[in-house]
Amino acid sequence: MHSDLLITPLMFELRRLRMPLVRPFRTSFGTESVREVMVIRVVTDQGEGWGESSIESEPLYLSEFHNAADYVFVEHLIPRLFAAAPFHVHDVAAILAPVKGHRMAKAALEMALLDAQLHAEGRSFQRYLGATRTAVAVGVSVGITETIDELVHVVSDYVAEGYSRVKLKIEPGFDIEPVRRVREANPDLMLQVDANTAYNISDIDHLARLDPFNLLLIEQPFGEDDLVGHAELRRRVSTPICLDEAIGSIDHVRSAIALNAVDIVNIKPARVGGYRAAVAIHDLCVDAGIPVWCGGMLETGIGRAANLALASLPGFTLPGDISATKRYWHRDITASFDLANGQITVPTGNGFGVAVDTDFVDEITFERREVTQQD
Ligand code: OSB
Ligand code: MG
Repeated sequence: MHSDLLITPLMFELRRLRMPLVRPFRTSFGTESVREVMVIRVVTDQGEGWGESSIESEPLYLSEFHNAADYVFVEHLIPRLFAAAPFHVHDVAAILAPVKGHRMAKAALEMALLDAQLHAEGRSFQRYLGATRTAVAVGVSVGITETIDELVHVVSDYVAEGYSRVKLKIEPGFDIEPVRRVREANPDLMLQVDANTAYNISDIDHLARLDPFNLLLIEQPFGEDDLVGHAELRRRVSTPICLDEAIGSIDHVRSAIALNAVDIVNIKPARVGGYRAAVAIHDLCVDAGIPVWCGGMLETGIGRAANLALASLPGFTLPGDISATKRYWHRDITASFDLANGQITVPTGNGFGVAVDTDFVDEITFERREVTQQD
């Protein structure tokens, strides 16, 4: 997966886009109807690349948010890349490591540079990863609804579209009954739930009431720092425990395994600081016998393309949150991805394999900033 290509970035263009979601997405931490997305175009001596940051506009999922990221990109991360040039893209994480945290921002920069590298080399991200599956099974993440009837309806529409795995967002007051009703209507569906940290250790008996519904997993019920709490929950419920927010690095995975706090890992490249870190976590989990799946952050076609290639690695044995384009956007900034037999085809073009519709990107950009070397 290494490359000998040395690369010198000349300019980073940071854009913030406003994209209306097809339907509002409600989680335990908020409701989103119009998503603000940050994309990065890098111009290098080897050509251009595009990356997507999964950072949200408010610090409600994790601590990173757009206005802070903007500052970190300009004042801390991008200057380090200029100072280190020329470099190998596989060293980007090491170059940025002195800056603590800000993993999603680092991931976006690595992504744009990797796309540039792969275009220069004439190879696809999937080939770079050494992955071979031509299509991957995918699921859909369903937000909290006003009523349970509405939820049952929404789920049955997705099942009719061909999704074979559904994830329900839950929170206190919207958990046992919604799951019971969706399970009754779909006895054989692969079903899982995601709490986005909405519970704590005093809720263990309550969460045990999910055990009869044969869920694939419960994702991140407790706080992002509470590995010990998840270990206690894991001893007292039969539903497998999956971690999302708690996993920011491979060290967190090692700690979670050592504490018996995890059965399954949700891998989001952005959350762990990039695709190379994501692959390292995948490899560790394969060795440890921990199934992984690729999480999603309501990506545009750029992030979706990259996630499809990642999810085609052999350890991704559970369907990811990588749904068809029309589940998210009326119009995307790349060509759309469609569902066929519950699967999406992995892109094989150079780089991430998607062409960005720059005219449309211009139309929906509400903030744009260029960063060049200042000397
Ligand atoms: O917790 O997995 C999550 C979206 C934004 C932030 C956090 C999460 C999500 C999702 C969406 O569940 C999954 C998708 O992109 O389809
Ligand atoms: Mg999650």
